[in-house]
Amino acid sequence: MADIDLLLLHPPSVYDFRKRAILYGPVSDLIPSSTVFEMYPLGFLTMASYLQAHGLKVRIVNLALRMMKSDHFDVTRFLAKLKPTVIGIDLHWLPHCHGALEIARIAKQVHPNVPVLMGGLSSTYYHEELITYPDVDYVLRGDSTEAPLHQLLLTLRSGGALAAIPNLTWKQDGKTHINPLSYIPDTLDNTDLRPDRMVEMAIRYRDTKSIMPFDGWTKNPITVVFSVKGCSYECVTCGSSQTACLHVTKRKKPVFRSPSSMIKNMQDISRLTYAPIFIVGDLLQAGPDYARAILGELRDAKINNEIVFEFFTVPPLWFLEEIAASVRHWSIEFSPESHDQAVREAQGGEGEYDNATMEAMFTEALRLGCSRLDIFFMIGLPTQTHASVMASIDYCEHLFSLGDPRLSCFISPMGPFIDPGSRGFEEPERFGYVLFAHTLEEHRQLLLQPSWEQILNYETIWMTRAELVDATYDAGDRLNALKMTYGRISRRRGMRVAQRLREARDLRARLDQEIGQTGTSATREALEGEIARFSTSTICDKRELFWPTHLLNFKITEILRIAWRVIRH
Ligand code: B12
Repeated sequence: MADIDLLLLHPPSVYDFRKRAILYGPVSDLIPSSTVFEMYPLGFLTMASYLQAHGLKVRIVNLALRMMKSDHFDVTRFLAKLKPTVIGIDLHWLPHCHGALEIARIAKQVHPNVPVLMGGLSSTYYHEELITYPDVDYVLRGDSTEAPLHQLLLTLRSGGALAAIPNLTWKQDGKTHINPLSYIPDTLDNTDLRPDRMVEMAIRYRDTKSIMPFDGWTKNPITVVFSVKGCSYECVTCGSSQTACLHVTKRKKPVFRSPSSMIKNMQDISRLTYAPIFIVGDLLQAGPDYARAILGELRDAKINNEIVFEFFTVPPLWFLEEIAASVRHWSIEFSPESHDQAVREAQGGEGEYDNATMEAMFTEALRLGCSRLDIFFMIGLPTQTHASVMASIDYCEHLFSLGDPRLSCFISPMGPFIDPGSRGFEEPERFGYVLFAHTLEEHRQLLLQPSWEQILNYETIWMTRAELVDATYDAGDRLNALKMTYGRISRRRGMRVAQRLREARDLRARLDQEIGQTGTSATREALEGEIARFSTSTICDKRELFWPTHLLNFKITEILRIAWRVIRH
């Protein structure tokens, strides 16, 4: 008898990374998770919240994290103990295409009669190919699957018509059926990302380990609210740009969450934790009235957590002033991607400002009390050369020399993949990209290559894959040195990054020499199961991304209240 209506599994990027010898590269240095990409989609929480509100039992298991935390964690044995009606696996980010399908295979072996469902952006893009894999029964497409998923679970229970479920790709008797992608809601207010559901799940299944979003989250519990689905910007490399959405999720224009729904979500988070709350999406994208309305409600809500704003372009001064007047603790994430306006323009969408305007905004934000200003640059953009990347680092020095320690800079390679559905992926010649993989299966094979130079699914006509890797290490090295010089990081921390970076470069050189050679090699043996040492914090220490934490990051009384609610039911 099944005791879970839907078991949601988050796979590692590559299965089984614990036994493989791969130099993944610094592709995850600027996100909270590691090269295993152990963070599950936010959508797991919105789906769980929605289904639970409709009386269904959902359990989330972060298999990637469980595998990371223990070499002895046995996926097969773990799954065998569970009794789900349906197993859902995310193939949201393309770098999970190896792990997701391997987990599907194991799930089918263990539970041959339990349907396996996949979903997420990459599943949507590759649904026709994905459904051909023997272990995948259903693919649910689109950027908002809560309601069709509910319908699917009820239909599977009652034996009704699958053809009636929007967004579903399915197969029966060897024949594939593609239902129209017709569920594209124009409101986001009927889905919520309730943090108390995480606590409930942890208590109900007596398993806190499986619900953790990423390694180290309890120590650095950054939280997120989303404000938008779709986008009106046209960044060439983004799989969720306006054009990408039009083709992949069929969303014609962005839809924004109402201010009251967002603020309620932030209050729910604030009741549980002191952690910073990151607002995904530039609020100004929906126009000044919307952005003002959010700030108005935020002011009334008196939330004490630090609120992190991101901007896709330089915000006007009045907006910064209103933030300062409405929010007690706030910070900014800004991604010019390049110091060079011409490169920004080639990347599309976000470049229509000059550096002087951008710097004036930085100065104003800091003057108004912004507690932290993180500026992000990227490697792998159209028209960008090695020299241009290094000039971006010179520009970082210029920003450091403005003298405010709250401002810091980061750089990372676009990797491992340029997003499917992005304009760069769909029209590579037009934007100067050369692709090394197109299909899902080709990407699965790329992920098993020995070194990230061969894993990258692209290069540009301005930089080969080898040059992209060189530029990354060169830029990382110099930026790290600058951060020590300008006191952005301690000498000790900087020296460690420099050391790891040297080791990674060294290893890469040795792997390069051995590529093409068959049989075992000492270099690859040394790398076996080594996921972190040569690929994590090799261009920047991950801890630089974390916000200061409290002695207790969570509010115990609220956790006890939720526990009591679970026990009573
Ligand atoms: C916020 C965000 C992040 C956050 C993480 C948020 C999270 N945990 O989900 C951070 C900054 C950490 C991040 C990291 C990465 N991201 Co990101 N991210 C976004 C962003 C801006 C918004 C996502 C969002 O708000 N989702 C809203 C939630 C509620 O919906 P959802 O999670 O998508 O889930 C819904 C559907 O997708 C679907 N669904 C998802 N999974 C499943 C599973 C099943 C079984 C089913 C049925 C349905 C389903 O149903 C859900 C509910 O409706 C998008 C761009 C965008 N505007 O969409 C990029 C985006 C998704 N990210 C992208 C990428 C590439 C990455 C990284 C790989 C980048 C990198 N190299 O570091 C990493 C991977 C991190 C990891 N897994 O460890 C690409 C994905 C392209 C692709 N097809 O692969 C996007 C499209 C754009 C981009 N380049 O940033 N990201």
